[in-house]
Amino acid sequence: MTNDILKYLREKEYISGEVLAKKLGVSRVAIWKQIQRLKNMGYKIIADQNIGYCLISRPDLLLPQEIQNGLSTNYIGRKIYYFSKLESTNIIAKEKATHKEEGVNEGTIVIAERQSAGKGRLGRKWFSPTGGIWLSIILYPQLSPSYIPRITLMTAVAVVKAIERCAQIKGQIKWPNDILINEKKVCGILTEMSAELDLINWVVVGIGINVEIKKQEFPEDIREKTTSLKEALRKEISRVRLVQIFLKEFERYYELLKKREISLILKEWKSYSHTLGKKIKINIGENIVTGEAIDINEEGALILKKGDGELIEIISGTII
Ligand code: BT5
Repeated sequence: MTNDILKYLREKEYISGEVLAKKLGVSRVAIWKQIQRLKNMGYKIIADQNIGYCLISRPDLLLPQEIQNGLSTNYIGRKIYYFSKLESTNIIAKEKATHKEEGVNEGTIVIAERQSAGKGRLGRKWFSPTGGIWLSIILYPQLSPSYIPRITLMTAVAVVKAIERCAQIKGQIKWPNDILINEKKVCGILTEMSAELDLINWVVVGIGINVEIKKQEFPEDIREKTTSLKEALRKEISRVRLVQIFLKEFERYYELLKKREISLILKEWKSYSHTLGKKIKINIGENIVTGEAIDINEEGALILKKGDGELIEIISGTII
């Protein structure tokens, strides 16, 4: 019911408890209780005895009703599980996808204000205090598991596009899953899946964006390599708006991917690339290879030209 009340509060400057009660078919006391609930969530609502309730301001939280108000996607983010704190949005999203919980359809998201055990790749930790966007998207693509690297690539493109649209700043994509601003990491992507031999069961794409995290807050060992949008821009960014724009971009590129129209995604990826044309060292499992990153192929693999001229394709690794 709080969502309906919010909808009416947004429509009018003032609306009386009586009118709200009539519209929703409940008592005025019930309305009053829901108004208290909204206030506890951080909504500023004033009440005037004669004219009723007025919504003054919204909390700066990633609440589902805030994200969905004005969200223009068809299915991404149409169902949202919100937590003020949890271990990891990827863990919860994977549980929901694995048990095929009711209503957990393609595009369902899990989002949190902070994570106590945020995950990076290969068991690494992801620092996730309040002030970021920590979200996971559940997908059921009818694609072969070989598409997973391409899902990470398209997500990276959706993130840089969203940052550019929302904050007018151009990020760069460091292969395969980092977004950098001013050479520092502002976002990481963790794609996990369950698959049969030739078909994906589900995919969970986890995205972490540092929006308003102060430099001193970052653990010392990563402080110099990380940044947040606020630090880079020196101005506030609405996390809700950024999520809305990101979800829209994500849906657009995901639709292309499902139609196997990879070339546009790759073209965009290349135009934001931080990696191509550089001499790099990549950690692949136990090995470190060095060479020039010359291209990225249709599968999302990085093409590295080694010192002796040999070309190798790298599907997954960490640039050091
Ligand atoms: C990643 O791994 O970059 C994937 C990060 C994915 C995080 C999201 S948040 C929502 C969802 N739920 C989760 O639990 N995870 C996903 P990787 O490429 O392995 O990079 C990890 C490394 O990035 C760490 O070892 C640190 O060096 C650095 N790092 C940790 N926290 C960071 C932060 N907040 N900002 C920038 N760099 C960070």
